[in-house]
Amino acid sequence: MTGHHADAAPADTAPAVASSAVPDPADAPWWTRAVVYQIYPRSFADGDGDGFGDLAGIASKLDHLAELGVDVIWLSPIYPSPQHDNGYDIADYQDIDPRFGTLEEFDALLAAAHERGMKLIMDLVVNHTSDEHAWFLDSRSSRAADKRDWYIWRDPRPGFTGGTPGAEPTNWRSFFSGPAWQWDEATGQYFLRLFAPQQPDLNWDNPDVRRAVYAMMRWWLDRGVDGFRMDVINLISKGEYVDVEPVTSSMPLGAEQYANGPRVHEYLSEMHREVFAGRDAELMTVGETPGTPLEHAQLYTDPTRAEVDMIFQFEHVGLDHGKGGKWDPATLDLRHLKANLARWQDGLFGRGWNSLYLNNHDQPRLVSRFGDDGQGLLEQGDVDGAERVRYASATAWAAVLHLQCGTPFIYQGEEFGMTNVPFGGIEDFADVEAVNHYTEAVQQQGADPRDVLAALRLMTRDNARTPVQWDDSVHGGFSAASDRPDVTPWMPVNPNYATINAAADRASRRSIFRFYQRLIALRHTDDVVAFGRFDLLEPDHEQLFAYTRTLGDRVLLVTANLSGRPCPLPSSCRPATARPVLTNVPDDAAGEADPAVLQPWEVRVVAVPAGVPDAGAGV
Ligand code: TEU
Repeated sequence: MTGHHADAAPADTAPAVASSAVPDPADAPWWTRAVVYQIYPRSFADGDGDGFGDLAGIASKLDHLAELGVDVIWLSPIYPSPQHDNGYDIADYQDIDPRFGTLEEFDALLAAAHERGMKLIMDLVVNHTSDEHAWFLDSRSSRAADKRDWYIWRDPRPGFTGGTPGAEPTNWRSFFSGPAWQWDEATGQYFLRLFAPQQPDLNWDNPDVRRAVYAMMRWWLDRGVDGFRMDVINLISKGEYVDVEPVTSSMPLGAEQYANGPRVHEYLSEMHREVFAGRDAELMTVGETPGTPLEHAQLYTDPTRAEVDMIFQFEHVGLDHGKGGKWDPATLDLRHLKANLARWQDGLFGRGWNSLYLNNHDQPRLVSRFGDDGQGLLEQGDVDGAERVRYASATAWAAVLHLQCGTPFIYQGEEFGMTNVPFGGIEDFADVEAVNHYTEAVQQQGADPRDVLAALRLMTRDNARTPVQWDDSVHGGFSAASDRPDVTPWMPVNPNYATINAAADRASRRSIFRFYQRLIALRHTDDVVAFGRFDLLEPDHEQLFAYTRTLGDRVLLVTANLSGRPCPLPSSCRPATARPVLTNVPDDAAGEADPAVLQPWEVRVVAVPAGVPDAGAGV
């Protein structure tokens, strides 16, 4: 069978997509109006003062989340783990790592979230386990082990000695640099690990594996959990273990054999039947699906297919990757981003459902990456100017994201404009992906460390993993032991915590938090936001992101100047009559707004009377 190219149209094994009507607001699933907040527990809040985030810390911040207005909390993994990939290497699926707390503390946190009207979903990492998981310890104990076939073991390439370069069974590469196969001397075979060596891939073709995963999922749902975010769930079905030709792709070499693999839809349908059927009305599932084209997303999220409710696509967050991929960063062309987002809006409208995100624990901070975090102005001593531009660009991007059709995801600290981190040398980086890239590029390929570090500072996942900056006390108020200078957070807090923190933002006349509150409230109260058709305006404009949302005779017009230069508004974006709905221009400066020009990073949202051709025409 030929390899399954990651970007190819879906295999003919998947039934034709049954189109489904646009969700009827009257009976749409609850998550179509919901907003999700992602917590990366190790960096969110440290309740017991050991420098590591925990469940007690999360419990202490639930009122912050309830006040923001979010509906769902997504917890990145809190299970027992050796933490080689910060918990995405799970050693026991049915317990809590003592670093975070206990199962009893988890149950109390879940109840406290429910009491505030918030749901809680867990991070399900079942493409791979930790190499310390009991299943893998059995599997690697011998070729005749009961669970040998729960993982993916292969002999060395014929003619090669196991453990020597080139002896790997295929030429596939890992997401974290190096080969995707790990040599096991004891049993004389390689095992597949698409990520770190400590993250062996499970063999989903083995029904015993699937049964065990489904039983574990039901155990969490019976405990009251409200759903799952499913880590790299589109990688679980591997095609043939053969060498592949290098292709330009955002994915590692070999991904065409396993991204959206031959049986992935079969497995997700089976998972739905075995785990969610009969209770899915109350639950929410989101698949993380790197390397997934729109055609597969239509299959994953079509409600008539009962696979997952929505997925995270990756095309839009790859548009500032140069020819060399993520570590060859390029400048984003807004026209490409607008076209991509519009394509996904059109492609899933009435067929499936989008998640909406530009931040998470794997992405650099949005305001630094695509906005203006004010660092340049700060260096010139213009503190107020720096805050003004960080506020304006953070809120402009938030508005153009949240007012699309789909479920928005807010990442911890995004709601008050946390920024990238001024990392120094490689010793400042903690992420396995970053450290492995540096080792491979500099030490194995002879790249200039200064160039590699410059790219790492822009794109490393570490930018999103420093402690949340709650206030201007020691370590940004991250730790309950802020009066104990001997306690240092597992990762240093961003040095700008004294001025950029949740408390300072709330006290400011330019509060990003309050703007997010208004965006979330709009989604909760105005069905045009949740269900209206998206139509892009001015696709070729290089600084303006403008679109309409239309539901029946209701039209919302969003216009945002995503640049640091004034932006004259084209006539298509200047309806004769319009009712102001939202702007990021602070109330005390609203009188200065020029109807014909958007100031740098200014966003305006207006309701346009029905039938006004120039604003609802779309393109
Ligand atoms: O991420 C999978 C994934 O696609 C990311 O590794 C992404 O490709 C990369 O970070 C972009 O540079 C999930 C989790 O979100 C990530 O934190 C884990 O490291 C990974 O899976 C393995 O579990």
